[in-house]
Amino acid sequence: MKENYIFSKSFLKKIFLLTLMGLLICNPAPAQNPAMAEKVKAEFVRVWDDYKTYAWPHDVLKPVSRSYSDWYEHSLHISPIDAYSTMKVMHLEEQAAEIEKYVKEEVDFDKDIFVKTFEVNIRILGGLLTMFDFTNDTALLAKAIDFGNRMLPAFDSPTGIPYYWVNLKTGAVKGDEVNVAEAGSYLIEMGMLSRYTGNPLYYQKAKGASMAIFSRRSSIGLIGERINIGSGQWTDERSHIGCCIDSYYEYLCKGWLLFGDEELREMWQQSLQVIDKHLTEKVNGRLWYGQADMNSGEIINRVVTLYDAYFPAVLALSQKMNQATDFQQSWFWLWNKNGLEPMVYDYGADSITHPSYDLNPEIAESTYYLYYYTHDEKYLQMNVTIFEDLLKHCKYDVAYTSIANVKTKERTDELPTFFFAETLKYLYLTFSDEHDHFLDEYVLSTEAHPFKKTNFAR
Ligand code: DMJ
Repeated sequence: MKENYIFSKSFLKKIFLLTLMGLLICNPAPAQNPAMAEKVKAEFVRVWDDYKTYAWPHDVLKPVSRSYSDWYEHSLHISPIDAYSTMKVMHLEEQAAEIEKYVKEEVDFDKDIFVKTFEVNIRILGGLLTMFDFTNDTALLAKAIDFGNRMLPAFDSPTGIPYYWVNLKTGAVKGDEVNVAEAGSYLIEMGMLSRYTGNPLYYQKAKGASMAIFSRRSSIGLIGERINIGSGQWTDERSHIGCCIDSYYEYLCKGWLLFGDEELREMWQQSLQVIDKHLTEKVNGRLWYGQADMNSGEIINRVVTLYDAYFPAVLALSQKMNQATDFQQSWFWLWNKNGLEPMVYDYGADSITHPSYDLNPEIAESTYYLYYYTHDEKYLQMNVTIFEDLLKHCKYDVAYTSIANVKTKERTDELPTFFFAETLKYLYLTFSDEHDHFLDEYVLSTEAHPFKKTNFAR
């Protein structure tokens, strides 16, 4: 009997080869740019040296006045603690070792100062935890535990949502109205603290705060922007994915991925559905996520902040690649209008509402995630453009400066700590040829501190 061509060996071989070619074309090994990675690393070293010269061991370098400032009455050494994990990713061992030694021998958090619970969690607790993660040095873990314990009183509120301020020495608290990012962005840091100590309390407090927000969603599933932590009443009912809500959503998604917590997965999937339904719109062919009334779902403001550019990364982590790539295109379009992006932009009127740019990482962050997951070289090129624009407009004799106005490029005397922790890290990771599997193994916190995926008893 004549062999059916469909089942013939030559036909099957052809199919096999075509499939293989297809796979290689769709998902080739990522092209890298080690020369660019070295350039980013050299910039990091230059900026770090400037920080050491003019600001060590204070919180923040002020590049124009060649001086420093502290967030509170005493320095909490935020720049070094925040910068540490980027040093380890870049193999800057000497600089990293100096910070380890300093934190172990000199840093004392027993200070009678009120600190912002959210900000110190993502920068200080997150940074300290990575120091233990990279070294296994229990003296560094002790510092993280000490700091985490000093934060804990903030969570003793009627709703479980943390107070805005907590005193590091006395445990006194104040500030009973917070935005949702400040309310619900603790899962990663406090979860890792539970993981390392075996004490589930930290994770339970963090999850309780996130659940307190989730359980107050409206009948259509949206949440507002600000809440009173005593009454649990919304004080601002604008719903969006951007600044002041952003990392609450980010942590539902990343908490699920980092710890395999199915309850968080469910909360995140439900949130994503209603976000998609109520907040997305296309204006002039570009995808944006607007601000809606949390009860009616009606769009009430067509403004975005540059923080919102983290969202393509979270969409990519959630395998929503079409929305991720479309939204990223909108951000890169906005970036290219001025070679930097403005703090607040009205996409309805196509006008800048607030013109500053503070060396923020979000657009480079999402570019990195999209490059990681698609291997599409246009994203490699996107971060080359972003880095070159930073060199052109923000690089300064001393370090880099924030920009007061993206149109005039007027400078401000400020170098935020997340430039070390995030912006330069994401650029480096995009170009580096040693991090092919990084996001398979690690989850990066909202401050870009990397933690290895892990399951633990909660
Ligand atoms: C960072 O401190 C964190 O990413 C935070 O969640 C919001 N954005 C800033 C940097 O822009």
